[in-house]
Amino acid sequence: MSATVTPLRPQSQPNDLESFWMPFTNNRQFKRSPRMLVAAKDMHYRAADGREILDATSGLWCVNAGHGRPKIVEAVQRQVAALDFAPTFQLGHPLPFELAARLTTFMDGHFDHVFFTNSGSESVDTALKIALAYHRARGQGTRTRLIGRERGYHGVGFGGISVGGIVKNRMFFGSLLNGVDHLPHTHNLEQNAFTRGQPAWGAQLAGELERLVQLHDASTIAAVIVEPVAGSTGVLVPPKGYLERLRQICDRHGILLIFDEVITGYGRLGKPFATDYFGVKPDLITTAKGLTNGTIPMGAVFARKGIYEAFMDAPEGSIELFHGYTYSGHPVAAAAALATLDVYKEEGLLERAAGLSQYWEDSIHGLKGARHVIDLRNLGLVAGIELEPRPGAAGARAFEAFTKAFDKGVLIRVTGDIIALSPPLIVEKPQIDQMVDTVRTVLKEVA
Ligand code: PXG
Repeated sequence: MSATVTPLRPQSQPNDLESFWMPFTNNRQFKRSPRMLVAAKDMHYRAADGREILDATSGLWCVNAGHGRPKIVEAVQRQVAALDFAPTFQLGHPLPFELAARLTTFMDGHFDHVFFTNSGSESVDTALKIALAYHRARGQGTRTRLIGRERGYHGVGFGGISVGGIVKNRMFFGSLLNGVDHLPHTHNLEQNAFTRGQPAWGAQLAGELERLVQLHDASTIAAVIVEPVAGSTGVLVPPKGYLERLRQICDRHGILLIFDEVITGYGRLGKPFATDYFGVKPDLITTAKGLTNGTIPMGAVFARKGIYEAFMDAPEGSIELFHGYTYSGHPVAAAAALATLDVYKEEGLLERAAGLSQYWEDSIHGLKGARHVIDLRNLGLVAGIELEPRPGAAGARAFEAFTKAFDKGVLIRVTGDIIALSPPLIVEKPQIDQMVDTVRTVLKEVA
């Protein structure tokens, strides 16, 4: 790796590790033995001790074009110097308009408006609020229920954890939003272990939505939100026909379907979005992460034709949607996003995973029979490697694999006892080999 610039704080260890309350981290453990990253270029991080670490997780599923891409860096530098901030409440500046117009050219123009946020969590809250307000604007204000799915991850706002289905993300935080119900998750090792690509079994689980409609009545349900491929809970690939069936049931009952594409968006599956990959069109799409290649926080919610229009009957002079963030359409974030889209286009990155996915699949499934492995699953350039949990210590085995892989120069991501791999879309075959070989070696070593 040749990082082109010196980091702002090149020293290996800050004096005070205590004050930063770290997110989703065992703070005490980390602060006892920190893993510090100080620079990054293309497929690699540089650790504080000078080691190069191969990034098998695109940061946190966001750095899809690889790190430190000059075009994005330059766009951010220029924009921050030219116009650091300008409001988008009753004022405007050019970049978010240009960016929104550019984003609507994806997906054959099916989605004709874009609302900007600063994160995936905010995109989810925004989509849920748009869904509720949309029905109300159309005289169907009784549609207030939201339906998520077990094992869904939709960020950490109250909306997201309410429709999400991860116990630990919910149980400490009170009663959450009311009027939320959940579909069953689709993970089933008896039926689907070691499936390559989409499992054949499980489409009937979408039929549970019909049961929830019978229970609550369609007139009370606003929206269903799912990740097309669940990422954070360990790469759960949708069974064949499952998403299609959800779409049919939503159509039958006037329920909006929201795809949370915070992970699947911007090329992860070998098409620009999962909606392209699966050929199923939702009403709203939430994105973030890869939108700016992780450089500057930004999210975008796509609304299909007709949704924005439903709000435009508001009385003349009235704000149509009482929602937005100080930084919605932030100039520097928008500049980063425009440059990111340029890089994706110039290098064909939104389709690149398609050409590599067979090699990826074969490599990942080469881990069959490796110690502790009870399932392997893959789609596009994402994979889940599920380990047998250590009795009485869920997650401990995978966490040990994570620290050992880091020591061997590969950054992997673990969730529970599942290793999730999602390399930058610029990855080459030798790097895939290095990732898989390192995981194999590590699994031999962990208890
Ligand atoms: N929806 C989905 C599908 C996500 O994966 C969010 C919403 C929330 O995005 P923000 O930007 O608010 O974090 C996410 C985020 C992991 C991991 O290791 C995944 C996420 C975030 C952090 C870690 O799986 N996904």
